[in-house]
Amino acid sequence: MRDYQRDLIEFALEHGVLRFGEFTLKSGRVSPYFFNTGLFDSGDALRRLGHAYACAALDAELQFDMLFGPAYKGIPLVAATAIGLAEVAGRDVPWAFNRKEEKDHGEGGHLVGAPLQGRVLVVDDVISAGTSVAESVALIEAAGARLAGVLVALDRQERGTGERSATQEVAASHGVPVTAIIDLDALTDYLRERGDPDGHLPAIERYRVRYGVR
Ligand code: OMP
Repeated sequence: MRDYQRDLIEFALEHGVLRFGEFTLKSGRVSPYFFNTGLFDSGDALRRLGHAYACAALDAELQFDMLFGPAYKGIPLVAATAIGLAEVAGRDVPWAFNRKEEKDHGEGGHLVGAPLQGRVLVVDDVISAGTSVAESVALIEAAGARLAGVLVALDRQERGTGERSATQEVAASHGVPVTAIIDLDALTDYLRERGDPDGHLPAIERYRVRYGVR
């Protein structure tokens, strides 16, 4: 595991970004854990997260011209990633996000930031069943740009709509890489290394048997 991956897991556990309990997901699945990027809710937390996104994009050698963060949770994430790329790689990458409601005054429209063009890397929080990605793809294609890949903080390594993982489905249907800073394997390895002091692993393993993909 890379330092930025371990740092992200430790931060997530210390600050309650990663919680254990019973959570109903967007897909309707009831999960024993939840990863809430909305809790990277201070300047330093967001700086660290942006650094990790930038490192993951560079490690995976993702090729892109700009970044796009889907509303709402993707908005601070894409901004933090753009800053991270400037700091880590000295790359000044344009970035944009969408509004959920179209604005009918001022500059109007539902896209904010740099014009969507070229190869666009979507920066989002978590991939579970993979349904969220389609909305971003529609926006990117409507603007005449091209999806270059998807970068998330956590890949929960779950089945998509079929038997393959959501990540595999998205990658195959759009022909682009789907990259995560950390995945469920990294999380469980980390808990196992520490002897799983709070006993979270058995419930996660049961969930995995039901919805996961190895
Ligand atoms: P899918 O569209 O099923 O991949 O769900 C992904 C979305 O669910 C994310 O963009 C989050 O808004 C939300 N989510 C989390 O934030 N953290 C989790 O641990 C799980 C989910 C989820 O509902 O699946």
